[in-house]
Amino acid sequence: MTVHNSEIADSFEKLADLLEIEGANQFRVRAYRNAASTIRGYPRSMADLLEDGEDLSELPGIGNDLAQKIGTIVETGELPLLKEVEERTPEALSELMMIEGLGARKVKALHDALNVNSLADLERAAASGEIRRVSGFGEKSEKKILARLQKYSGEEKRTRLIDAEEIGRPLIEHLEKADGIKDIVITGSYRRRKETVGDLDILVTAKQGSSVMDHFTSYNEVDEIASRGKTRSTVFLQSGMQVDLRVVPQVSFGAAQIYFTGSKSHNIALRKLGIRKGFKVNEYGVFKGDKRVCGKTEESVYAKLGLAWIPPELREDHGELEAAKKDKLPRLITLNDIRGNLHAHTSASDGHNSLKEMAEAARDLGYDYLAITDHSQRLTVANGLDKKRLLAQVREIDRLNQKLDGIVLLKSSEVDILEDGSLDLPDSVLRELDFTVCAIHHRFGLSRKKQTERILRAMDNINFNILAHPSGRLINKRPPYETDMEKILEAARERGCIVELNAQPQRLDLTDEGCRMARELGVKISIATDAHSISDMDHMRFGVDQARRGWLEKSDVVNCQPLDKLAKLFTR
Ligand code: DGT
Ligand code: CA
Ligand code: CA
Repeated sequence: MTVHNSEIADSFEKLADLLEIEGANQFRVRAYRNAASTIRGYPRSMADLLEDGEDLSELPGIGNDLAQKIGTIVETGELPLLKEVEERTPEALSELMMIEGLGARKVKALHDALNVNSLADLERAAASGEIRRVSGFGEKSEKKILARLQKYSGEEKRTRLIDAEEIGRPLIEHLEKADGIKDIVITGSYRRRKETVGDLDILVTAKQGSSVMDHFTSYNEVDEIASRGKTRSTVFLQSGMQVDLRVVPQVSFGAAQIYFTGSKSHNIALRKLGIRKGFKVNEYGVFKGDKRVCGKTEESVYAKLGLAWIPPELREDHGELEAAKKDKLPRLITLNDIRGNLHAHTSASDGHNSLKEMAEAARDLGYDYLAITDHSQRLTVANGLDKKRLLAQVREIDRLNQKLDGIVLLKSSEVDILEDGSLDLPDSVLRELDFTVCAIHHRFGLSRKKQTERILRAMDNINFNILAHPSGRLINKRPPYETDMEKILEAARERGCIVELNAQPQRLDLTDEGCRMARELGVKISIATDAHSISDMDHMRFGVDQARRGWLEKSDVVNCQPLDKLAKLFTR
């Protein structure tokens, strides 16, 4: 069996969680988290790299020790150190950190005081009123835990888009080798570029359905065949992912693509529109009585219904049919429109590459500019820069810009927003920068009102330019902190602040919904990778996907602007 990058990353993340709960050295915890993020986002699989005899310790953030551990996981599917730690500290404790307001420290406190070892234990302890008696907790936090637990248990387990890609790509390569196969496309939420997917829906056209099914079910990662037919089958892969495969004739390919791309509510709206126009719409085509009037291409189906072709990212029944009818669909932003990246770290703080390496990588991507936004000093675990180090970096960037061709480095900082809403660096230093990226990295548990006020107060500072990862959520890992996002976006517009759409695949923050709200309120967005290494810069495409789901056009996004226009947006 092949070990995927996402599985290796998951092991390291779990190890980091458990070590953190045990109170291990924060730098050690951070090292495992960094490694997880490098591995998850890496464009090639660790298994392939090892097979090619590459030295993993040359990857960003991976030393000899971690390289060896990766090798062990690839070889055996297991990480002995994780097993060892799990013997001391129950594995389920890391899941407790998913509950809002429960960090490592609080999980440990509950474990020590009440022997809470699982979500079920936690629920029992909260329901029986035991939690309020543990020091550091009260009646209010106990209630919150209960409410959040109920919400959490209702959430199905979904796979992050980047992990789904890693699972889907080799499967498509396998299917391409099937006899008689013509078209292959992954439809469903994957094609709509949703941040997480429930399962993969693959649609193919082929002469002979049954030989395609043989080929599909014999894929070496198939764990269980749930159902098998001539035109549809469902399997579970070893990763746990469900895959549905449908085979349709080519005359139906467009209609089937629409149907299986969804969303369900988009399909229902289309079908209703069809009925009003006297058509029956289904996965085989558009029918007038028994006669198929079209179905071969998506365009033909939409056109028959009086609609312009609708990009998959918009197919959520959020007004796209109305817009398509009036030919008023947004001209969605594309990756090609991006002219620079406004959030990146170097080895001066917690990144893995030098200024020069980052600059050259950005230039190779065709960018005009790259902003260096190493952390401010508050983030000691990330080796944050104090005033002196930051000013030295500013001078170094000035010198480097003299020498660099075809790319401009912008001087910036990812400045912490402190609990009282002040910024982590004095105004005299902030003024030396081209602009600032400001973010919350601690005190996630404040009330909605206090957290919102904290951000508003920070934005009052004239040196505040971009609000980074505005909700703080990590997909499948940490819920957003509580804020009034509408109020924050309104305040940003009033003050001339920009809001970030962080493109890290585990953040994608703003959400698609947040992007729509921002656009309606007239707030400008920066799509930025928050790159900690050269290869992280490729994650821009996930940010663009999310922006497209949020109806954003080129003109909504500040880093689609040339440098001279961009600079003006930083003057408040
Ligand atoms: P997921 O897998 O939860 O991330 O979301 P989807 O959108 O991929 O949903 P899935 O896999 O259940 O079904 C794929 C597509 O098939 C869905 O987007 C629309 C279509 N579909 C599924 N069930 C129905 C249905 O009952 N009615 C209609 N009109 N379409 C459906
Ligand atoms: Ca699906
Ligand atoms: Ca499905």
